[in-house]
Amino acid sequence: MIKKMSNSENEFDIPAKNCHRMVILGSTKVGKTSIISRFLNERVEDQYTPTIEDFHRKLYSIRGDVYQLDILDTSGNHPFPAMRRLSILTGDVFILVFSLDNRESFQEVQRLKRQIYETKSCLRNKTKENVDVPVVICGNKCDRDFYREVQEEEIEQLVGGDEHCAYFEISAKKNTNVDQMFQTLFSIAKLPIEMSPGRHCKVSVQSCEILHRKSLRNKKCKDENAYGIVAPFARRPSVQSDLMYIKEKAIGGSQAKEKGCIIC
Ligand SMILES: Nc1nc2c(ncn2[C@@H]2O[C@H](COP(=O)(O)OP(=O)(O)OP(=O)(O)O)[C@@H](O)[C@H]2O)c(=O)[nH]1
Ligand SMILES: [Mg+2]
Repeated sequence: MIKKMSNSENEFDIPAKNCHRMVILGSTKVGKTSIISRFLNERVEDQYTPTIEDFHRKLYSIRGDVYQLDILDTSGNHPFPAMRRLSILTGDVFILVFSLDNRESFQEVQRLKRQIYETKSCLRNKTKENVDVPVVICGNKCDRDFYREVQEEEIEQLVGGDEHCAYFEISAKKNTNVDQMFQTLFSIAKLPIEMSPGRHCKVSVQSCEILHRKSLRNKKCKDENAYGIVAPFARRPSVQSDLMYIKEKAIGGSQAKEKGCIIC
């Protein structure tokens, strides 16, 4: 079994099979950070702050099992292609975002989807034909009174026929379709859909000991079977531990090299 790169495993004894990484990619200013902010805090900032790379962690207890979801919010400016490749290699589920009124951002999503498939095909037992990475593509900012620069047929072409890929028109700002999008992503990835923001009870980090309980006895919580905690001060695992993780995921060092799995 592959050992995931998390510190918190020891703290909470989370099995590697329940640890996953969600990576969000897309051009700058399309709304990636806003989507993650919706996911974690159920609100978005109006003010724009460019992201370099942000790492978050959410812990869940769902029907008695504990899960860890690491979230990598990437930069749309991607000044370091090797970092992008690393985030693709370590990601388990992906959100690709474009803005419905920005054609270039859609073309970037087309390139990113291709890059994910090419990059993942160097992992164990994978070829470009059988890569089965869960991907949700988001056309964001649907609240805007916009001139639509991306046509539905083009989106259909990008998404259609791929059972591991889905498309949603969303608004992070107005919270339109965001929960449905996350539910679909988790369902494609065969993860509990209770991980999406509207499907579990949010509890504070002070209550983290409840991760060990089978259910939460809390009057404020309607659903005693699923709750989630945003881990404060989550630290991104080191690049070295990411690389070790990838090395194990790929077929040893030598075969990975043969297949072109190089991180620079
Ligand atoms: N109208 C509208 N504005 C949005 C929406 N989502 C995000 N924005 C705004 O778009 C701007 C960019 O949002 P961010 O979430 O920071 O974009 P980003 O993709 O993370 O950008 P980088 O970090 O530079 O890659 C901000 O001013 C947001 O308030 C949306 O759904 N509708
Ligand atoms: Mg950002």
